[in-house]
Amino acid sequence: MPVNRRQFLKSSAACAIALSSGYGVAHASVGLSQFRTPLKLPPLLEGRLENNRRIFDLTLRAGFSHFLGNLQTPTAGINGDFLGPVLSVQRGDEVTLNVSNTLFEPSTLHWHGLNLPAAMDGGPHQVIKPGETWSPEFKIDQPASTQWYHSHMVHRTGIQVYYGLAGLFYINDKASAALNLPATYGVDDIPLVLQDRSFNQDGTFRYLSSMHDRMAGMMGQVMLVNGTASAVFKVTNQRTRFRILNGSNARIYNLEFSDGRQFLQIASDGGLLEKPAQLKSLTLAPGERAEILVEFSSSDNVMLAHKPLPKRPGARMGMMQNMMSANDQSFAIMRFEAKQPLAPSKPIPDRLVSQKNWSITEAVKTRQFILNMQMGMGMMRGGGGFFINGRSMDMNRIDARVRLGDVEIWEIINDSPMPHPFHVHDTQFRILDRDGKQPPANEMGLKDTVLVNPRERVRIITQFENYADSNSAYMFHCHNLEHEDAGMMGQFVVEA
Ligand SMILES: [Cu+2]
Repeated sequence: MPVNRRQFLKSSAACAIALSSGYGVAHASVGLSQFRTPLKLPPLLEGRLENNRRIFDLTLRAGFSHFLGNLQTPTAGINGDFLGPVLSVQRGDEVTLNVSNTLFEPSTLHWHGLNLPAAMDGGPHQVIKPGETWSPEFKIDQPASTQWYHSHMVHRTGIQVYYGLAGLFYINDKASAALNLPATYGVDDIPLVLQDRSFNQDGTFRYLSSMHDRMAGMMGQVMLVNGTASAVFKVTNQRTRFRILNGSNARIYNLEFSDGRQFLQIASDGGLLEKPAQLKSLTLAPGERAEILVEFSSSDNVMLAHKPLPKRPGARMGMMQNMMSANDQSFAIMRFEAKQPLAPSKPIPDRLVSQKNWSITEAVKTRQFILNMQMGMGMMRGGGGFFINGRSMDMNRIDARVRLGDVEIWEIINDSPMPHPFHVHDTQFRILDRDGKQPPANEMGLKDTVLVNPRERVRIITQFENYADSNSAYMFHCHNLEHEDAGMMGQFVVEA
């Protein structure tokens, strides 16, 4: 398709408003009319049942998408042109995922947030070559939650996720079904995959075009929600559940509604909170998920927006902070419109479910992970520069050996001027403290990714309960994908 430059400028101008200073959450009326593209919903797949196994057939493939008017963007997806289906499973299911790679480059598919054997994890060691199919099998045995899957190809995760290799993975169980939470997919239970993208004038994605992109991670000028720019969702139910994934490579969102309304967070990465947490603002770093319940009235017309948090006291305004200033502006993400008389919703229980927890006295070991980065020519050329405990990722080095069944405390220290979302494979953890202080209520549940702010020390506690295998490694890493690709990752094994 020939490129129509004027058309691009026209359509991108409308979208770019979202990320320029033209829209402030304090001015709710600005920009509302520009968010008119119906929110796309990924197909919900329940797989097929064969001999008591739930089987999914997934194909990594290249495609084309239209995000900005008629401009065509080369993209990648799973069973589609961009992103993948929502995979829906029940706790207790034995699943098989047949992942075929029809791309021209090797890839992997990692099941983020799932407790599974390391050889099934889809990390950097489970490479699927072009033309090949990889078929991991494992049992789902963890609480109802919003998980996800994405490429984890070493040094190529950033670009492969950016092009579209990601999707959601829902786990359902009886305990959550008994709560009568909104649960009708596409009606009152809505996925919101938040991603920011940059575009070249010919419609192609722009990726890593500056040193800033490599250092701060790739941040774009156009917000996509489920692959929709300038999205609007027409609300039909009084109380609607949104399952939000920060699927961005590097951008951290502080989510608020333009009218400042309160909402309830009911779940974090690992599943439901013990009780709903009332919020006006929700911080979500790359890799993190939150399920929220929002109350609507029939005339509502409201934006979901990013509004930066006030500066942390004592934060220095150095070069790094200036480079991070892309996160210092408010912008709109999408719009919600509730016109019809809204269908009534069931009341929300005060208590949700009990989740696993561990006391400090159970921990048999404390490990320290120091996140740092090195400025210099090496990193400007894109080679390394990001470390955990002074080392860059090495596929042939095991950084930690954990004994099966042990409860451990991991102390993550950010010795750098940039925030790093720290993710641990295989397990869900609890946050013990941030700089010695109890985390906020919405961070008290099960987590697999925790944002560690500049110079902050975060302690987490978890147990490595099953799947010993000294020959297959799990990863721990920064979920800023450019930091991960540049070396901020390590490997651990669980041993009997
Ligand atoms: Cu990082």
